[in-house]
Amino acid sequence: MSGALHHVESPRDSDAQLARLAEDVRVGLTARPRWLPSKYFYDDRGSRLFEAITALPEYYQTRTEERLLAAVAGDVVARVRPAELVELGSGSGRKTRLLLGAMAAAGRLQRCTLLDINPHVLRETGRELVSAFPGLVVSEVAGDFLDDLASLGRGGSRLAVFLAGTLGNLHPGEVPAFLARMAAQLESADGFLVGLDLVKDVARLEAAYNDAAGVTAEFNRNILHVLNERLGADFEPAAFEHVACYDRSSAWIEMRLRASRLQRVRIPAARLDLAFEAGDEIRTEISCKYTRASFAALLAGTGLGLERWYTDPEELFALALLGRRSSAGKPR
Ligand code: SAH
Ligand code: AVI
Repeated sequence: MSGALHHVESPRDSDAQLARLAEDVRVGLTARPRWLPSKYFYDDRGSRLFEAITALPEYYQTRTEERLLAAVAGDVVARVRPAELVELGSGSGRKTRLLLGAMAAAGRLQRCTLLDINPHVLRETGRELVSAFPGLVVSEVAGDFLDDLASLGRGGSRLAVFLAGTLGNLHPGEVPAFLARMAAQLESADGFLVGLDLVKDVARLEAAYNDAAGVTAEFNRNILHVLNERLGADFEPAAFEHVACYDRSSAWIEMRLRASRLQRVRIPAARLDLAFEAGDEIRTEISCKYTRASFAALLAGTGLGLERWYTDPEELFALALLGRRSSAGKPR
């Protein structure tokens, strides 16, 4: 059987997406402190910039998770025995290939479902997977993992994965409800593998978001390019400085854009006319850092339990295998 790109679904049309963006921007930029949802980083340029971040010497997360995944994928597959891989925020799909390879080696691989907010990256990754894994049926959902999990359909022989530490980009207050919604897409023997960046030395954390080459700064400012392109805004991205610092009390990295001088910005499609004074900031992302205990505390009442906790030798990053089977059981 040859591979088939089976199904591409977009839960919202482009008008609805634009209306949602305009509303999110209106809400965020009229609030104090000002903020923007981090999902709007990821147009094609933003996705390319994220890929460039993954190769930076300071950004230990991607290579650490990839090595860890290579070491434990066989164990995860042996435990869950999946025929379908589901990935939230799949991006370039490099780690997807690694997991699909382990599933193919176990002789059970049939389907792969990808969900990402960037439809172009989604299609490109889908095409690559179809040609790399003959016989694989790939489904794509161009949507939002906070709103569109129901599009994944019913589980069963399913391994869902949410890698890169992207769960950390959700506010901890919204994580339990998100996990409960994910649990609803899984059957009792399915698994959910979540990548988590761990609490560590502050200098190391801050260096990962303040790289010497300035790629993260460009990624951060890209959100303003997105508002210019999609909403007709007239932000001058170069007039905003990149700020990233660790907030110990919340255990998260916070990225902000700081106006370097007085400026006025119009965002016609959001009906906004804004004044920024020098030093005014917009929060663009949080990236939560977890411990095993702080993550386990978020699982209560979600219908998911921690079955395995895998880490690299330096304990920089973790992969938490969650299941619906043994929420009362102790992880090893
Ligand atoms: N999994 C890849 C990419 C991680 S980057 C890796 O491990 O390298 C985060 C990915 O999540 C990007 O591909 C981005 O487009 C996607 N993303 C961000 N917010 C999203 C949202 N709310 N819903 C769906 N996808 C989202
Ligand atoms: C996708 N996500 C896990 C990245 C992170 O580290 O929070 C996004 C990122 N932001 C700045 N650098 C990378």
